[in-house]
Amino acid sequence: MSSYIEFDAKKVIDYITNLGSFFDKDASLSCYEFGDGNLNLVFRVQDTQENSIIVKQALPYARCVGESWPLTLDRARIEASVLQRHGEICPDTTAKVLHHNTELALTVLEDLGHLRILRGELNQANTFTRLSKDVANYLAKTSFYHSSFYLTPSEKKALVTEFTNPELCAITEDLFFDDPYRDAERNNFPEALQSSVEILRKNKTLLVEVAKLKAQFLNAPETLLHGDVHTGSIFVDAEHTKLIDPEFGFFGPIGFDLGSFIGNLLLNYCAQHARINALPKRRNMQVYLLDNIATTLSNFYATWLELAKTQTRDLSLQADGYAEYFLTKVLQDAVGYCGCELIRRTIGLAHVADIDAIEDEDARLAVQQRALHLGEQLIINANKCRTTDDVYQLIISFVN
Ligand code: SR1
Ligand code: MG
Repeated sequence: MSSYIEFDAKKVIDYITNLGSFFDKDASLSCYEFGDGNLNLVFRVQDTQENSIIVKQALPYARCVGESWPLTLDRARIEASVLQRHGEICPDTTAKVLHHNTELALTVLEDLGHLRILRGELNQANTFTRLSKDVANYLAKTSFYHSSFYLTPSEKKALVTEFTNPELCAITEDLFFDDPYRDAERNNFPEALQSSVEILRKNKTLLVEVAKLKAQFLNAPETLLHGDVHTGSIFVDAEHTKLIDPEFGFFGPIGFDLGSFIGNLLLNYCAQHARINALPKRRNMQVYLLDNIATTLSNFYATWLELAKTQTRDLSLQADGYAEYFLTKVLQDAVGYCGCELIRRTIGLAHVADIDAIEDEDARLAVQQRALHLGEQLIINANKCRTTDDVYQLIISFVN
């Protein structure tokens, strides 16, 4: 029988005290819950000497909806294991797991409270010089070392099984690829956007491209993805970039994480039209976002290609020109998933504060129109891209 019980602050303190690993034996501990995400409880435990840790516990349902949406506790095991595997490859950019209890769906993590969540920072027009280099390095290395270029077929098959994550994948399958394109109850957009949404849903070319992207998501276990690389899953300061929250991790298409990240930078780009009135300041921020997209693409590509040339262990995949062929498809997928992220965050269930927190209704609506149009154009033109520069040119031809 499962020994799962939902924790509160007192139970967390008792548990951590019993573990006896993180604080002095006689430390006086305090604890509070501060999770504001869609799914989990998140506690901070601290002593009086400024030592602290994070305790994250999965609930058996989606927190943002309630008990009517049951959700597997296994996501906590997946999250801790992805963090550990990605952390072995990129320790500087992955939140550190200090302890995990699968039965309790509970993970103790390093406290990153001295850093800031990237989404909030971008919304304040704060910029970070390391961001795109760090994220590109993380995405390239974690995806290469979990791909068939590097793992043996039997190693990879065992990992695909270990990281099978059907319930969380089902959320993405529904929210990313299905709901926005039909009249689904969970969708969330203002009446004033209805006619734009209807036009989008009648675009047959778009629907076929979305179908291809969903099929790729369902059928291409290319690497161990983070699975939810949005700007709320990244802690930053001037010297650090740390990825958190890979509970949606599974073996999927490499372009998915890359596209999700770029999609979130573009959501912020669209939102800045309403967030910053002064034109020079707005343009500076938007240029920063575009520069970060360009750097993410070029660094991701260069790092991946270099790894493929020097570290590929599969004999057939070493064939001259195969890595370039493979990466072209990764880029096209990334552009498509980026477009899907723009659309689903605008009209689907899970929105972004970048747009939703814009107070002026008309300004917010104009931003939503931009995001929808950009998303649509990226999806239908993704297959024209051959190089990272093609991707960049495509993006700048549809942002304005
Ligand atoms: C019910 S979960 C909604 C969204 O939040 C997560 O962070 C994922 O992006 C998911 O799609
Ligand atoms: Mg999350």
